[in-house]
Amino acid sequence: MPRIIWSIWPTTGFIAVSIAILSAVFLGGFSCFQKCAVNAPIVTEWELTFSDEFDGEGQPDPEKWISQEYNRKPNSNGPDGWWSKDQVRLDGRGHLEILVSVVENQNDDQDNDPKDYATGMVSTEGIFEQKFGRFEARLKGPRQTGWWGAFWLFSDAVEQIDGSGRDGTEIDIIELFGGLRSPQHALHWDGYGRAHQVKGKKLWFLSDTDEWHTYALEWTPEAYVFFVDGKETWRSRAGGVSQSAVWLKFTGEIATDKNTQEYWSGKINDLNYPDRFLIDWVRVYQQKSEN
Ligand SMILES: [Ca+2]
Ligand SMILES: [Ca+2]
Ligand SMILES: [Ca+2]
Repeated sequence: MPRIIWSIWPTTGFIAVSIAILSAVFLGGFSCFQKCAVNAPIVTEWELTFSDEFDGEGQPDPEKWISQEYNRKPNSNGPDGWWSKDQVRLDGRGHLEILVSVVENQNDDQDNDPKDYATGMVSTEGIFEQKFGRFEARLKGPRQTGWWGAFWLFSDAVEQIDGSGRDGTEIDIIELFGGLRSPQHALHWDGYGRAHQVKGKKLWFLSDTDEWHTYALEWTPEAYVFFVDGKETWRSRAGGVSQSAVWLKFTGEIATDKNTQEYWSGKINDLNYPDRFLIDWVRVYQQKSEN
């Protein structure tokens, strides 16, 4: 009999304790639910501050975009990689198109390259800038190796060297490499010399960047949160989150030096150029003020 009692009591005791624990968790959960509802993050309401759907033909809207032209990637041992306005245009089907092309040597007074390369860029520098908010664009990346397209945020304050990114950070929402190399998010601060610091996130899972995807950044004073097609892909505070306004950039980049080709963008694939990087739309929002 005692043996039976002893075998029943521990079981009953166990059940009683379990019920007590479950009740505590359950009720605690409810009380937390009520309390937490008060402290829960406020659902963000966004207010559109800048957008372009890229309808029409010819040059992009000069009231929204500038396009720089210069020898972006000089190479003393081979063809240079230029930025040229004629590599940027609206394609008439609702997209901004940034091309990469083989071109004549653009600086034959300085070198005797048999050819050069040209791609292009647009930026809102001097027209629109913003700090914090949501920045998103629908993009179809380059297909061919040897160059890359990027959607990024920049200002001159990135050059300020103080051991922190709080005073200005280059935010690469996405870098899309031709030849289906893994794309990445990245943050750069304290200039581009010896003090330069960088933190990035490769997106190994994303293998079809030559198809349409939506890339977004939500930037608050406390964090950067990156998204691909609505799914969070990286969250960072690297450098200390920047508190400084930036302008938007969409760029093509081509560099012919050996290291860049080997470790970054792959071998230049002339025969299949021109290639294109397409932007369907870009939209920028800020948090709606509470008044
Ligand atoms: Ca040249
Ligand atoms: Ca700095
Ligand atoms: Ca469009």
